[in-house]
Amino acid sequence: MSERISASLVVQSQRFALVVSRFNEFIGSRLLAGAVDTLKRHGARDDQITEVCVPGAWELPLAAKALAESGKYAAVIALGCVIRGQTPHFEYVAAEAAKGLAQVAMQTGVPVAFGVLTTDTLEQAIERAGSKSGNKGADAALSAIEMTGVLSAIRTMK
Ligand code: INI
Repeated sequence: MSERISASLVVQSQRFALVVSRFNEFIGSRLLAGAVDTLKRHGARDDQITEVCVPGAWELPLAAKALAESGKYAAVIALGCVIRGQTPHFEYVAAEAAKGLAQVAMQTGVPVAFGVLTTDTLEQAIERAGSKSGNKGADAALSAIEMTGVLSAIRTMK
């Protein structure tokens, strides 16, 4: 008989850290609201949620690493928004944020959900931050909940 592991989406005692970029705060605050709402709808209480603000998406990986290494959190949820139209160094900021966050998860074993929008325009970002294309902060929070359950099931497997 095959074994199948699939996690419940109910938050129990696990704690979550949200790290959010202040650059493009108009978008970031909406991603944060979506993520917190999702955590709470799935059972998290206020005392299980920590929010940390950083200047920009570039700074997300370092703060995520410190949070992951603290041992206090079952998952880190990284939120931010990089808009191509605003800067010629879009590629660097977006790529380093993505690469850095992936490295944090791989180095620490703590899941890091990627809720960083990388868009061509502000309009596209608005669409993904709570309007017609949903809320990517909420999606990232749901992934974080699922991954805490998956990892806990794998780590306690007999
Ligand atoms: N940071 C973002 O989060 N989004 C952006 O679109 C952005 N742009 O356009 O430059 C941005 N830049 C700031 C960067 O993340 C750092 O905070 C800054 O370079 C200081 O290290």
